[in-house]
Amino acid sequence: MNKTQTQIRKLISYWLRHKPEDENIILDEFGWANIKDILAALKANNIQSTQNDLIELSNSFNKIRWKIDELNHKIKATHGHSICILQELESQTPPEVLYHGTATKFLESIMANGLKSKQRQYVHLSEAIDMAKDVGSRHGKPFIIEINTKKLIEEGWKFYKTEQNVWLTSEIPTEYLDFE
Ligand code: HQG
Repeated sequence: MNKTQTQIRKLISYWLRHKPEDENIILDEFGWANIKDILAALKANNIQSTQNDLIELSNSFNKIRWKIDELNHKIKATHGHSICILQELESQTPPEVLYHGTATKFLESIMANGLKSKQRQYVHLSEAIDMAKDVGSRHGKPFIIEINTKKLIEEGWKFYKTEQNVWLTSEIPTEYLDFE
């Protein structure tokens, strides 16, 4: 069966974020992989591809998910990792309010335990309510939690802005979350 572009994207993101060892892909400490290893892994899955195809694929989705270093033939996931990688972005000051999109079924647990990163290295936040709503919809009926970033910065939280509006930070206790 021919894989769709979305399936190929998910496969590559899966290797870059979670399981590079599935296809003998080696990530450096910042999460960079050699594109030739990705192309070999695709080939092992009966998908013929080139570096330019990956660039096109990366640009064809509604959201940036990969960073591609064309010169050095490397690729990395910008967010979503469960593997622990070193952060090469400088921390930045975010807008005063960021949003986390979740599903209503998780609310009780989030109110009790705070915002956990679960399987991922970081908690993922958005600047735009619409994007947070999309993120939450992946899990069920969406619910938007507001986060007052000023208080968190004062308390020592670091915020990293990846491509396109995805902010990464550490787990957030419930007293900093606004469920209104
Ligand atoms: C929830 C995708 C119970 C949390 C997205 C979320 C994003 C809790 C779920 C990126 C909890 C984890 C990340 C607690 C948090 N009790 N549930 N204490 N704390 N949760 O997928 O943020 O499109 O790991 O609210 O768009 O949904 O693939 O995180 O609902 O940017 O590029 O546990 O992944 O990126 O789910 O998504 P996830 P997420 P891509």
